[in-house]
Formats: sequence, structure tokens, C-alpha cells
Amino acid sequence: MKLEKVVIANRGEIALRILRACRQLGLKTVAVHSTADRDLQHVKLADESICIGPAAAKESYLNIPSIIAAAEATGASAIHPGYGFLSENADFAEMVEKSGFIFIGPTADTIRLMGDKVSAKRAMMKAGVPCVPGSDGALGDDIEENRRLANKIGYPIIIKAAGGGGGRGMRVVRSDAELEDAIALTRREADMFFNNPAVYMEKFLENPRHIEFQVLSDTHGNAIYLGERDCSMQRRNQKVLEEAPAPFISEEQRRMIGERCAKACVDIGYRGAGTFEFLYENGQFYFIEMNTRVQVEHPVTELITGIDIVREMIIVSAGAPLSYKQSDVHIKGHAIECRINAEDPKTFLPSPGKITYLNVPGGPGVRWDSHIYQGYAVPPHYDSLVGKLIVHDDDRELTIGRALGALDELVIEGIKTNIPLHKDLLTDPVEVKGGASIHYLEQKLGLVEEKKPEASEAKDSPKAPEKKKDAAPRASKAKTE
Ligand code: MV4
Repeated sequence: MKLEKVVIANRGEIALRILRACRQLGLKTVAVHSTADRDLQHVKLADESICIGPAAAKESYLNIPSIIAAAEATGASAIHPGYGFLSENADFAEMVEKSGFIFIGPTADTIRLMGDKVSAKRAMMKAGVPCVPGSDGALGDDIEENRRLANKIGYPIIIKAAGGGGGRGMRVVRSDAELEDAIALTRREADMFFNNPAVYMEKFLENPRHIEFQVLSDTHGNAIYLGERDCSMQRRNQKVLEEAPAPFISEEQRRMIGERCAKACVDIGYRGAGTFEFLYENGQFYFIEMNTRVQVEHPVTELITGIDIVREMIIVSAGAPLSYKQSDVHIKGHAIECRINAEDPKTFLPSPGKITYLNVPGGPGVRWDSHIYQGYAVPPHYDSLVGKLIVHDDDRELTIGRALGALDELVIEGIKTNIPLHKDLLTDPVEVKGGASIHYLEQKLGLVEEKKPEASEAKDSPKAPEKKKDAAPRASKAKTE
């Protein structure tokens, strides 16, 4: 099908990012927005705009019939879902395509395959992607068998919901005594939150980094990898700062894992942009999940490769071949992204409100992906990301320096932001030396105690009151990114 007009089914900075990619491709754009988002920049810049419902995302950005109706009413040919909202909803992708539109992403079947973490892992094992040791598929109800398996893997293990992901629906188990209850509880939660009681078991890695590989794949059997990103700096499963390439990863390792990811894309008939999430510990990569959308942190990869990921995902969805072969991909320098949130830098409570003054940083190697402007009011209804500061330079040290300079130039008044947190992080001696594990930031912030070797209570133990250790399910939180 010919691509002429694209519905941008998202908001904020990613909606603007998609609009820019569409313009560059000569495509017309339709902004669909809630009543709270009439004043967004991309709404003004789009060729057409349609209000699809009230502020509550459930009735607007998650309202499938309204979005498809907007595509019909405007004669659009495709829908770009961005990230969060409906971006990994297989039923939505299916309805989009059944209604005769292009879904800018993989097929509904692929989204479904990857949405079920048990089938995703099975597909990746088959394709030769290294996975975390664990159960072969979902756990049965035989507790003796599950005990044998846990002992074979070796404690600590983690029970995860097949329908979970992104940190929701999981529980760490450190001994036989806790296993039965942990499986039962995780199963009940999984059934409640994801409508799927299936759970699986993995070796629990205590201090991994979170490293992910970016891939692009077309419908002509071509798939390429664009290197990796280190996203270990996170708090409560929300990434704070990302970088590419990941520190301490060798070219050989990048090639090894990257080639496996690309091969897996060909094997499963992947279309579009994708991310393979790995835990990285003691020099080894272990696949955990695949994300089938464009990610918040895609710009760090764009800066080190010079490749427009959003443009590629759009053209391959319309059946065009990728613009690049693997031999065209070269990693140059280093990039860091700081996620700028409207939140209190100490309490992390959201801080919506009117931006009374804005000064945007600039100069060589500085990119500012944001929808905000002076006079714009950050609504309270959505996530608190107001911009991404992405910087690039020849090496990591120079890039940190560039980030600090740009953070100094960045002034946002009228709302609280986490800019002070970023300044602190980029001068943190551990971060400056190359960063640490996924637990570092929470430890630094005093959210969790440093791991004691013999600590053995379950993560959801009532003994740990408000200073909860992580990897506890947070299923109540809306899944964004
Ligand atoms: C794990 C793990 C340790 N061992 N799996 C959390 C998010 C979800 N994508 C997977 N997660 C984890 N899976 C095993 N076998 C630790 C985490 C984890 C985590 C992973 C990535 C980024 C941040 C995290 C924070 C807490 C726990």
C-alpha cells in the first residue's frame, strides 16, 4: 500500500518526533489528541488534527475505535503508535490492519509472540539468542517438580508472569521454603493483572546491567543491528539516563550478540524497529524481553550511527527495503540521554503546571527532543517526561562534559524538574568511571540498602516496609516505558 498520510496516535515529544520523520519523508500527518492536549506543538504543526476524547488516556489515547475512526475520517494510510499507550497492543495492531491501514510496527502476531514472555524466550532460544537459564516454558502445578527445577537452576530464582514485562509481576525467591507461596502469589497476581496465570522461572541475577540491542528489520529478509545501549541507571523501572555504546562492551561481543539479534528478526519475520533487552553480568548477556516499539531512548543510537530509526520504521512498514546494510552501520563516538521529567528532584512526585520560562541548550553535539515551550502547561494526566537532552561527542568523557554543559544551559521555570538529579549523576564518581548495575541509583538514593550477603527474605516480605527492595510487582502502575 502507498504511504501518504500518517495518524500519530501519541502525544508529547514522541508525537513531535514522529511528525518530523513524516515531514522528512514527504508524508502528511494527522494529530489525534485529547482535550488536555490541544496546545501541543505537534497538533499545531500537523496537517490535520482531531480531538479523540477527554484527558483520561483510557478515553483518548487508548480509545481504539476513536483512533481508527480518525484514520478513516482523514483518509490516512497508516497509524504510528509511538511508545506506551497502544504501541504493544496486538489487538490494536490487528484492528488497524483489518481496517485497511498500515500499523507502523511489527505484525499483530509478532507483538503477541513477544508480549507473552514465555513464547518470546522460546523463540529467542531457538534463534540462538542467549537467555537467562530457567524453566523450559511455563511452570506446571507440581510443586515437587518446581522445587527440583529451582534447585537445579540454583537459588536465588525469580518467578515472572508470562503476561508481565517491564518489571511488573515478578517475585524473587531465595529458598525452597518460600517457593510454593511465591509461585501461587505471582500466579494470582498474573491472572488478575494480565488475565494470564502462566508464570515461569529464571535464575535471579543479583547485580546485572541492563543492556539492550537496537534492531531494524524489513519485509525482504534484511535485518541489521545498530549496537547497544546501557540503560542501567533506573529507579522503579523508570530509566533516568541512557548511553550508547555501553561501557566495557567489546566490538567482538557487540558483533556476536548483534548478529544473533538480527538473525532472530529474520527467523521470526520481524518488521520495523525492535529492542532486545538483556541482563549483562560477569561478561555474559542474557536475553529477557523484546520490545516491539520505538523506544524513548532511541536517539542515543541515532547519534552514534547517524541513522534515523523512526524514518526506517516507517518506510519498512510500507514494504520498502531498509536504507542500510550491516556494512553501512558504523558506531561513532558516544551519546548520553538525560530524561527530563516534570517532577520533584528529591521526592520524585510529579510537578505539572505552566512553564513560565524556558531556555533550550544548543551547539555542536546537542539535541533537544521536546514538545514544551514557554507558556505551555504540563498536564497532570500523563507521564512526566517533558524532554530528552541527548548529547554526542568523540568519547564518553567528552560526552559527559558536553551533557553537563548542556544541562547548565537548560533552564525550565514554573515547574520542578529532575535537572539537578542529572547534574548529580553525571558528576557521580561511579557513573564517571563507567556506571554500575540496575540497583545503583536506588542504592545511591537510599531507597534500598546495600545487598548483605546473607539477606534471604523474599522481596515482598512484610518485614521490609516502605524501603521495599525492587523486582517487586508494581502492576498498579500504568505501563508506559
Ligand atoms: C530480572 C532481574 C534479575 N534476574 N530477571 C525488571 C524489568 C523486567 N524487564 C525484567 N526485570 C528484571 N529481571 C532475572 N532473571 C532483574 C530485573 C530488574 C531490572 C531489570 C532491568 C532494569 C531494571 C530492573 C530493576 C529491577 C529488577
